[in-house]
Amino acid sequence: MNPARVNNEPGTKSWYVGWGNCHSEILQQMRQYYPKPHFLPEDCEIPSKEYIFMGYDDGATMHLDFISRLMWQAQLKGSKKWVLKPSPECEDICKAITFLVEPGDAVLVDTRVWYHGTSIVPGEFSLSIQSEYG
Ligand SMILES: O=C(O)CCC(=O)C(=O)O
Ligand SMILES: [Fe+2]
Repeated sequence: MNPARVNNEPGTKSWYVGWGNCHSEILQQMRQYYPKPHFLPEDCEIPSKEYIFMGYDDGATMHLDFISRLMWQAQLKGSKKWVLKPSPECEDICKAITFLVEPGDAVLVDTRVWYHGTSIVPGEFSLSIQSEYG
């Protein structure tokens, strides 16, 4: 990407990416910058993979995840809007929820049963880390 697009300058196309890091040395480097979340149970299983989501504007389109555990996500930079929608089986009981996360907030949601999508507050750069526990 050219530097103007990297910085989301006017006239460039915005970008948003997410990927999982399973390379043990890179994971070790990443984990130097944040602690294991204090709210995770002492004895929970932690995968040897952590995700980074970063970028501008559109975020992730509405989807369900096919993962084997629950997920947590910590917002490190920028503000991100989450929209959660129940799956059709639960529509009579559960309602859609929208909320904003800011740096220091953590989201814990079963993304296997709640449809979810995100969007970044316009003009802000968003950076999050995410993993699973179970
Ligand atoms: O943070 C995002 O933009 C999307 C995250 C997501 O899809 C997830 O947590 O499963
Ligand atoms: Fe997801």
